[in-house]
Amino acid sequence: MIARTLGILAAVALAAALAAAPAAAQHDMAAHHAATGPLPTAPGQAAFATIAEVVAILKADSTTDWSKVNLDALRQHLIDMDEVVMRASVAKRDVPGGMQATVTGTGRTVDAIRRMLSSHAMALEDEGLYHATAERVANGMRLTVTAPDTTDARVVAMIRGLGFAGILTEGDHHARHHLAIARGDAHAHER
Ligand SMILES: [Cu+2]
Repeated sequence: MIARTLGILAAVALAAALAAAPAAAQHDMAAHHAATGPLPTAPGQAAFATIAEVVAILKADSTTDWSKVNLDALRQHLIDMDEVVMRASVAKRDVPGGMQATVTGTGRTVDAIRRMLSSHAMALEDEGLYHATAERVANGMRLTVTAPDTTDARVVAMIRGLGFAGILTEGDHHARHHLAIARGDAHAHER
């Protein structure tokens, strides 16, 4: 009897909660529109923030050719970055004058590694900061980075200390590259 009464009470409470739900949702929406306090600035996700920043730059530029703009291409590149930074396996070893990283993965990560490392090696080489080459290996790519002057112990130590993750951030081509992809620059993927 007690159990049955409790069961009924629980059912009544549930029904009341369900009936109240739409009202609560309406209340939340009203509060959302009426909010005048500070809004949070954290975007919640790095790729989202990166795209939002590029959108702001494109909108602020009166010369932006919106018929060529391709933010989905930028999103695809950011997915590649996520694969390489977060999911690739890296085996690093010292080589004379620098280091070599064998970067491998499975599935979609393999293509992301190949796309990113070949263009990054090219960009590093162009910028002259380091010598960089990338060669295809099974399931990925091998990146070799050496100092232009292999007797410069400080630079050699720095390359080894930076390792794959650090080297990935080197050079000042990356931000330009993102903007070029978003603008629909035909050569964006080569830089
Ligand atoms: Cu990038």
